[in-house]
Amino acid sequence: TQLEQALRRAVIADEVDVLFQPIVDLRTGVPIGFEALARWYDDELGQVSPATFIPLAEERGIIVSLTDVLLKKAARAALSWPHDKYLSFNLSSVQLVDPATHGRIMAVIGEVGLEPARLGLEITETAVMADAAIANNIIDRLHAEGVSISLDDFGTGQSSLGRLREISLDKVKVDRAFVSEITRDRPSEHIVKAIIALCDGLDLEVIAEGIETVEQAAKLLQLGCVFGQGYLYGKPMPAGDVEDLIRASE
Ligand code: G
Ligand code: G
Ligand code: MN
Ligand code: NA
Repeated sequence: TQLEQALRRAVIADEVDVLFQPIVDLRTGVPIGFEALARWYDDELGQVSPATFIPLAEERGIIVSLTDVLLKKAARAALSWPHDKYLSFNLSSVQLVDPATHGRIMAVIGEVGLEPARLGLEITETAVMADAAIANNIIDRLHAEGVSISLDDFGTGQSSLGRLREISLDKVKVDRAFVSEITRDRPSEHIVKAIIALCDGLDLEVIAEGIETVEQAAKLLQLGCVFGQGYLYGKPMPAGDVEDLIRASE
């Protein structure tokens, strides 16, 4: 298809960009890390959403080379941040069933010079379920290198609490769907409260996604959630703006 050809060209020409969204300490607003989010603008097609081109890349066997390009750019940007700020990178579900993934990720960050401890990978439950044995093996090996692992979009989709026990997990990201309703909807508040209690018991860090209002942030803090991200703290921004934000927060 035309879209596929354009994407292949963009990957080779290094035209797919990365923006960064701050992940902050809700008590202070200070960024502790940044999530890399892919962006692609094509002269003819215009802005194409990652919700469109990531699945396309996965289907057409472009995701491995796309990830190499994106991770390299993101890791290079992270090199200029203070050492205590980490890079959070979304790992495609397809790559969680590919035994070559561990080696490729380590090779990319090794080439750039980013310490594994400064990299976090965001994975989803559906990805792990595709082939739990292979996925857990890849995750275990990355985790052993010092890379931290987050379960993204937690609480939606095919959630299984048993998964929290099987995976070498460090963090859980509470899906935006709960956060956006947390001050209006009692069930959402209770679900978030339960996720926080569960994660406390399992020694997992909780990060709330999609925080847009000060009321939501206050409610999350009251429930014991310390970390979060969302438009209230910053939309996905170019690497130059990240450096300004870090400087302003110091
Ligand atoms: O940034 P935005 O909300 O448009 O992203 C839409 C979806 O695309 C989200 O689910 C996000 O996780 C995913 N996404 C964005 N960037 C990347 C990326 O670099 N790799 C992968 N695998 N998914 C990404
Ligand atoms: O699936 P994942 O959680 O990786 O998706 C992250 C996506 O959520 C990004 O594409 C980002 O643009 C979007 N996002 C981040 N913060 C907010 C927010 O506060 N509100 C809304 N509506 N979307 C957000
Ligand atoms: Mn994510
Ligand atoms: Na999410």
